Amino acid sequence: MAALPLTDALTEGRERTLALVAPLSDADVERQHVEIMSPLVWDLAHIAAYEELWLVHRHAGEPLSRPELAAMYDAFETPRAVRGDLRLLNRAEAVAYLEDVRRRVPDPGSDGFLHELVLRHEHQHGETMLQAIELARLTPPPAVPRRPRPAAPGGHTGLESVAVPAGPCEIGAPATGFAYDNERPRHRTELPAFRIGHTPITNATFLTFVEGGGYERRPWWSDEAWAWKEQYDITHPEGWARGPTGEWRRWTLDGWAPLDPDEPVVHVSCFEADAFARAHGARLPTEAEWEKAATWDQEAQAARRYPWGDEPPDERRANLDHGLLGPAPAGAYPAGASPCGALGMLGDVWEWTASDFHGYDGFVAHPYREYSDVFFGRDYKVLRGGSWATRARVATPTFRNWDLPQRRQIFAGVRLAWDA
Ligand code: AVJ
Ligand code: FE
Repeated sequence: MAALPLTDALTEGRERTLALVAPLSDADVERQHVEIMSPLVWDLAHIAAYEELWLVHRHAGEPLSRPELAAMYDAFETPRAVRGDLRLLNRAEAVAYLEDVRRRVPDPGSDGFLHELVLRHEHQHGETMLQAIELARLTPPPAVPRRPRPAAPGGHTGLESVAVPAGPCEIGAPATGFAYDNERPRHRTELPAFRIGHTPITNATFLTFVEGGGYERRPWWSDEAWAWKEQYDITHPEGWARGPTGEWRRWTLDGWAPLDPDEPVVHVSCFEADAFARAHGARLPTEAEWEKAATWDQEAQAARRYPWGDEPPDERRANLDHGLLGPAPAGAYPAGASPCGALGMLGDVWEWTASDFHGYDGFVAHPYREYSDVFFGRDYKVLRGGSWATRARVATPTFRNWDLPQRRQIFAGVRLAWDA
């Protein structure tokens, strides 16, 4: 499926944003359910405020319609923890603000960079909203188009690996086309040989860690991770619970479900991912290793645009775009294999890396410092690959996500790496 032209994509993106919250009550949309997430209604009005700032005000030169709202919906001036204490626009007002701004958006013209920025911003907030909905256990599930669930191919635990030979590769987005500032400049680097997980770690495999005392073995945890785990009494991934007869189940957007042994584990922190890796004599991949495994074509000596080639993602290659409202069984998309044979590099679950979030050499903030620059060197860990909740337009193998290592609201799992 080719990416939609910008104007249609903006319309489609808005339909999707509204579909995520459509089935929820006003109270659920307006309340702050957990401190680390915004009230959903903050995301809605923030999407409108961002669009008005970049397209109506800065791009078209028109005045802001509601200058008094700017600070409340600026992510920096108003951090998540306090967003529940404000007199935010209510749901109807936020939706009216979205509509009012969209009516005043100018045509993209020939460049379209800012329109693309605004569209991807809305897409990214859609994923944040899905995190909030799942974490707060809100029902009913989002009213989005669903896809058929692929069968489990079997034979994948996440502990199988594929080899990536030593040698050069290219990291980062090409100089032309849309990319976030933190993906540039593209640069060559040289990596020693390594192995990387054929697929992400499955629930069945992670369960053996949970039940085998993985959360109690001090040597597998870093000092920081151990302190966090002890303080919050973490004993299993977020959303897991035992049912009445002791069987494990998992909270999903469709309600409680038996823990699916074949799906990638999701809602683990970087701390847990790292401890799991150590327990298996492995480690998390660095960002460069991850990207090389996802894109580097050894024969062509060139980076592919996507793991499988040049064509944008489709349903045969990756689980993106909300279609399953959860991960697919590991290895379910053989057509999405990367050059080294790794499966599921895009979609399903984000993958924690061992890398801290920094600018590449020669980084230039664009178009604003608060997108990436202010997060560099502040204890954030990078995640790669997107999840089932990422829109295909955002999910590229050069995209860099980041969060604190203790966070578990992200649809994030584990892919292992080993020195060769
Ligand atoms: C790239 C997902 C870390 O949510 O903080 C949204 C994306 N930036 N609005 C975030 C973003 C501004 C960002 N992440
Ligand atoms: Fe934002």
